[in-house]
Amino acid sequence: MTDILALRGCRVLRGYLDRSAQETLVDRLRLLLTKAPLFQPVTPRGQPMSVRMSAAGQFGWISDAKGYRYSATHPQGMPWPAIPQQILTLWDALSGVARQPECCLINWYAASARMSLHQDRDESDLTMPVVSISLGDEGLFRIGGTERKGSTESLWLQSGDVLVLEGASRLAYHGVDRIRPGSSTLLPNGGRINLTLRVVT
Ligand code: MD3
Ligand code: FE
Repeated sequence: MTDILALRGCRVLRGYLDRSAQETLVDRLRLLLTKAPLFQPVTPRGQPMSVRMSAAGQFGWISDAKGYRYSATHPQGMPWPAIPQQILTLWDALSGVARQPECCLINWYAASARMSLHQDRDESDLTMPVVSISLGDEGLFRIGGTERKGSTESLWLQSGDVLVLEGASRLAYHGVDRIRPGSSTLLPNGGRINLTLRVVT
């Protein structure tokens, strides 16, 4: 049984993926990343982001001197690989919507990486939920309300945890303050992977 808790309107499914499901997923991601290698996005203001990224599906999210946007191709020019079936099945079980995700964004955090507080609103239909999967080292996730200035709450996300961002939480400010190196044995070289599934168009 998955332990479910509610945090600022988002559903937190702790340990939704067991160890063997996590290992299978990492194997799929390794193959995928040979076709669409991780890259380091640069903000429009010229700052390299500390998180490295790739994606699967019809769209990935990229950022460079021209701005940030969804793109049908990897920065190296190729289309993104398909979203693995295991991930689509998880979306069908948890999203509560009939549409399929068009982007599986892959974020990779080294020990020193973080993601500053932001909203995700580049998608056309903001009533569609976002589903997030955490793998590897724990990350300190922070979520607030729909205004940047409001109070926030923090939660350590562990390997196998799944979040469903729906309703008010879909437009909540959120970020990752830090990684806890050595907190998981899933990835032999450490680090944290976060997958976010999104409907884009
Ligand atoms: C709340 N990723 O990719 S996952 C992102 O751990 C992102 O890599 C973080 O924020 C990470 O945009 C947090 C949880 C999450 C994902 C998407 C959300 C929370 C969200 C979208 C809207 C609201
Ligand atoms: Fe986000």
